[in-house]
Amino acid sequence: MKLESITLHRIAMPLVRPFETSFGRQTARVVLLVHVRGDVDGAASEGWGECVAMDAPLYSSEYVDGCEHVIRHYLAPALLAAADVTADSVARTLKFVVGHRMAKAALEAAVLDAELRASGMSLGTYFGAATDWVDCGVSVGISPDIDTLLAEVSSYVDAGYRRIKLKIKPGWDLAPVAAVRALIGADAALQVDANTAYTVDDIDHLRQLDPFNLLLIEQPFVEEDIAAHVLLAHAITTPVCLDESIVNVDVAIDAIERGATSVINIKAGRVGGYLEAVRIHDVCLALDVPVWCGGMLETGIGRAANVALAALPGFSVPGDTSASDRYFAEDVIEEPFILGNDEHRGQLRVPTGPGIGVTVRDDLVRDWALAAPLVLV
Ligand code: NPG
Repeated sequence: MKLESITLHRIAMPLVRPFETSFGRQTARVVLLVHVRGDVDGAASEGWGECVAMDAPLYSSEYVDGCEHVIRHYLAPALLAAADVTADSVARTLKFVVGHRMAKAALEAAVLDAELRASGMSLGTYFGAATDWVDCGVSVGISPDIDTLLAEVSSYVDAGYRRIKLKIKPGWDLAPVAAVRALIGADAALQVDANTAYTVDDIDHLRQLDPFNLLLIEQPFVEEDIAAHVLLAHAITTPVCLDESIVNVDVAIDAIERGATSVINIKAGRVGGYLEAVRIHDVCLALDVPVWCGGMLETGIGRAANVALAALPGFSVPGDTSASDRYFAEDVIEEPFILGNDEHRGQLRVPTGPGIGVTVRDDLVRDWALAAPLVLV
């Protein structure tokens, strides 16, 4: 396509409850949405992408202001100058900028949405979805106390979620895990996520999680320290899963071969886009390494794309693809994601409309704007 404009919308969406992790506490989701317009084979088309970076650089080095800056001054000018842009070419065109994967991923997603809307194909079909419904898990933040945690977990179990993920950190790990395991029963799917809060000195402590029959422990150590995760994987029976460390397909292969991770959390934003996410999926499928789709408190725009990704055959562990109401009283799309019933209890339906398959509510994008839209041409 020939891109005519790239518009950045910075919005704030209130969360239904604060979300606390080992790196901070959020009460609203401040997020950058990318809207592209252009010409695809003589017809006008438009597409939406969501930049998953947080407001502050606490989960990753990327954050909203930084993403806006790099898109405005480096990435958007390169794409707008190109005679022809395809989703496939975006990463190549933007390769001259080091890193900034979340910013690049949002642009690639918007271009892909515009292309697919023009051709009438859904993102799920484009990716090669193997199912119409995906299993959903839910991520539960750090609570003020165990009773509050158990009440929150109960509400998600009642809603039908097929897997519970608990955020942990030093001082909030064994007791909450024991209490939740007792509440949900020995066989219910339960996993933990440390978001890099531990060090290699904590290996003996983390071994005490083994009796709780967890699906996995996610990213206990800093992202650069693959070697520490190898040590942990040898020391415990709970499978180790990497998130922050996996920034592209080569790192994924390396981490698997070194024995640092036996299951992988795939987040398109973290790896520079959905096309790289599919490559990681394909490699993991070939190597028999299960994957699951991570979440970054996405609005319905990013959620729609995640649900399509999670429909690929290697996604054998329920993802953090929760329903819209897990985070937001109102979603920014006309078709909020709602958990299914009966045989689809705890599942979300993969959108079937062209592109991401959901309709963005311009009224809410306007109402929730933190700044005037930034139109780049
Ligand atoms: O369901 O969208 C979701 C959130 C899932 O826990 C979740 N995400 O580390 O994976 C994570 C975590 C996260 C939250 C990361 C906020 C970054 C910011």
